[in-house]
Amino acid sequence: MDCVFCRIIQGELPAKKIYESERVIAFEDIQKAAPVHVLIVPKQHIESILQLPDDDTQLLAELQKAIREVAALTGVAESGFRLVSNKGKAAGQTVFHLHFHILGGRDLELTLA
Ligand code: DGP
Repeated sequence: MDCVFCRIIQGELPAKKIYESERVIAFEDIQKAAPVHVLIVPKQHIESILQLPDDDTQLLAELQKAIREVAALTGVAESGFRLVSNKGKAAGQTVFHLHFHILGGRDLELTLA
């Protein structure tokens, strides 16, 4: 298995887990870009946001719930956060397993790129 997130999900690599449900896991980013920097990841290997099936309502609901729970658990629900998913190399995607970055805990720049 050459996907680093699949290896974390299988327990082959360590990660600081913040939240987990049946089909979603959230752990701290190894290269934190903000005091709160958590990755929300479906356990199923899905390459990017464009491969996320729109009829998988259970997974979509679990992802939404994970965003809400992680925001609450890390304290950024109140202070504010940014939610990012990079699609493709040109956008900065380096791990080709769908993930959503939650960034917060400090004032973030207004620019998106
Ligand atoms: P992106 O560039 O959007 O594909 O984000 C990938 C993120 O994954 C990047 O911020 C660094 C993080 N990352 C890469 N390898 C590991 C790892 O082994 N453990 C953890 N926790 N995060 C990782």
